[in-house]
Amino acid sequence: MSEGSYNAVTWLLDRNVEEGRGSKLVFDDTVSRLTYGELQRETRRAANMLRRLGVRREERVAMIMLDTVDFPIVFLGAIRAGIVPVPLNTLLTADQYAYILADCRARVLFVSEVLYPVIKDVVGRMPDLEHVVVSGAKQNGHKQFAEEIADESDQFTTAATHPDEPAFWLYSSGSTGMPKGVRHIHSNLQATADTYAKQVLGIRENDVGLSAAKLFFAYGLGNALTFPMSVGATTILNSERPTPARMFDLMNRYNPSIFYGVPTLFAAMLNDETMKSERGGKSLRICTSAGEALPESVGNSWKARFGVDILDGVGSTELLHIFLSNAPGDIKYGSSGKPVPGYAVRLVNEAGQDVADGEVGELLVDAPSAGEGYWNQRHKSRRTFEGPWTRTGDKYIRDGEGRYTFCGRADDMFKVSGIWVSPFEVESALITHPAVLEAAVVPEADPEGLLKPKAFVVLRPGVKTTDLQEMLKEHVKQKIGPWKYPRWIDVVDSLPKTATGKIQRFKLREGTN
Ligand code: 3SK
Repeated sequence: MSEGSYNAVTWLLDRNVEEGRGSKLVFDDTVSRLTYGELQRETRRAANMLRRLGVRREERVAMIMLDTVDFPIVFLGAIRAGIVPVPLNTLLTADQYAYILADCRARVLFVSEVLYPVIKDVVGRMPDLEHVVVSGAKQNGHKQFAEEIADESDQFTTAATHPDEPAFWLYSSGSTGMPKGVRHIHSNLQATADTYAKQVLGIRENDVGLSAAKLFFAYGLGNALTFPMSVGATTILNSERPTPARMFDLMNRYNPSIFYGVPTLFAAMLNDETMKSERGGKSLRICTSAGEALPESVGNSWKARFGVDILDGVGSTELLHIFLSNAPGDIKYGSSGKPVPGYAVRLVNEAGQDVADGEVGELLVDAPSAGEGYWNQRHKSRRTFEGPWTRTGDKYIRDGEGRYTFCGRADDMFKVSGIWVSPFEVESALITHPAVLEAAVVPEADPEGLLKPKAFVVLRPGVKTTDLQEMLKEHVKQKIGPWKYPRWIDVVDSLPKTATGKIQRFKLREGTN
């Protein structure tokens, strides 16, 4: 590469081989394994393949891929060639894929065999899509990844990209509207590794990581690819659903030192009957949580049961990874912690003025890993990326020690009798009751047209529902004050959530769950 240029793959991958880690294991997906040296060769082959298929620098290739070793080969192979990979959530519908494939104008789509049926009727009507490449068995006459890559050379001159050049896009789902493509630049991956991974997690070469969040999600991409590769560590990839049983099984088989989870999964793992006697996770040194705020009760129970802390933090697709976090030795369950070194944060009121400690404000972040903006969404980009500051849409409160506590999404908060109510506070109170596994709270108008909290609760198995409503109302009144208790409580089997485990309260508000 020429002087002054910077390609993320040179830093993440080639550096490890140059520093003597060519034979070190980088990925194990339980079926296939890759060393750093093998991954370097495979990404060079993938880069050659993309060029042969006619994809040019800066053009996009979409990925609807499970977390297997093929994912990093395609993702890093494209970046090596200066081509822009766009990993997509593997749980979308055909219509959502059609929208995104048209929006990003992908020239090639890489898809895992088992996910092909969802897009089979879509691919023929995408004007910019020239090839579909299937990871796994051949489908419908499309190209097969293993066959396409096999004869390519493992020599490739890495594109001399600029550190500010778009390297990959991630689609941010948000709570309403169609997903927006966030353009991330080459230097953003290293920015998350140098800050959160090194200075908060203390990631090291002998770590073995396991992430419940998938690679297509910003949280999973950092956990399972950027952070381990930044220090020459190893990742166990999970291509299956991250159920408690699956996670405990992988922990017992692979002995990870870091487990990256989300609050609902930690709660479900604590509640998992099969694991009450057997203990997984003996090798863990630390766990992390993101996606939504970790309830205090879950953090305390996890620590009591497994003897390791969960570092709760908050990040976003726009900022690529975690920017507020608890840190080893400085943990307060129920709080999202303090700004990650390298990130500056502000809390502002509706007039854009900084609020004092103890007052609720919207969180703004000045981040070294901020995206460049949303693709083809000038209006939304301008409202989110304001100079160095990125608006998160999250309401927070800061205490005198500089810790930040989540109060809800800016659009989830509501007033009861003139006083702000944070759905998150009511939900946290509800789940401290032994009958409640999960809860979501939204505003509902009473017969006078005044807003009051309404709760949707998922109960723990075997709970009796007699007198439950009154018991739960009383419980919340005792915990957080009489005006905040839910006036109505619906018992449901599950709550609507995003792929990353965030409760979609807007669906409950609109009755579309
Ligand atoms: O939701 C989060 O907290 C998060 C964390 C890291 C990266 C991306 C996201 C959305």
